[in-house]
Amino acid sequence: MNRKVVVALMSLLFVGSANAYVVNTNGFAFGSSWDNPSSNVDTVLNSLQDEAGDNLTLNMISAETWSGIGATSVILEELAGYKNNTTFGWYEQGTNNFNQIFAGADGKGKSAVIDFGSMMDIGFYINPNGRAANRMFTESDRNTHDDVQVAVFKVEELVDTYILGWEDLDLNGGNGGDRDYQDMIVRVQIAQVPEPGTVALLGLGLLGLVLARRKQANS
Ligand SMILES: [Ca+2]
Ligand SMILES: [Ca+2]
Repeated sequence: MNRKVVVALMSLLFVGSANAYVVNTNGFAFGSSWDNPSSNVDTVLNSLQDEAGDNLTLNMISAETWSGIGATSVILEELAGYKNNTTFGWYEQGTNNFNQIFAGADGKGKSAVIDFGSMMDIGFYINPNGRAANRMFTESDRNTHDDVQVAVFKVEELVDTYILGWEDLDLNGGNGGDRDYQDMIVRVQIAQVPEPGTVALLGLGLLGLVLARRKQANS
């Protein structure tokens, strides 16, 4: 192995050990967890490392639905009494067609690749404590009291990648919630149809290669 390859491999190793999130909450007021005081999605993400890249910038945004052909999801953290029962999934916007991605028994580090079947507008949901009757949606107006039950962060350095931090108690029902938004934290990457331009360029490149080979063969 030459020296350049060794140096490249070593720098990869160092990149892998230096990963951290930089969280911009843009003024959103998180609470302090009832069962884990002074903890919320902001403090949890600041203490987590991500295998997908180093020093990732997370900007909190108000997205409620996404468009794509599929999604890759991974559970980053679950800090909740309901963590062994809460399920997570996706649905086509405007429908009750719910598709579970993670079962309650799934925990930190569990990942899944989902195919929507076609280009689709979708939202995500949780069933807190596994109870469909208490379902919460990324679309706030589908929640019982129109509350924002999920904090959505855009991962600026990664393509179509978001982190969803869920609050599993209805913020305006019963005793309200603690607003820690770390009860289930999931990273999702939305898969897109490759842009026609990219495919066309790839095709042109291949065509060029074929023509060059023919020319070479003929000469
Ligand atoms: Ca779980
Ligand atoms: Ca909570």
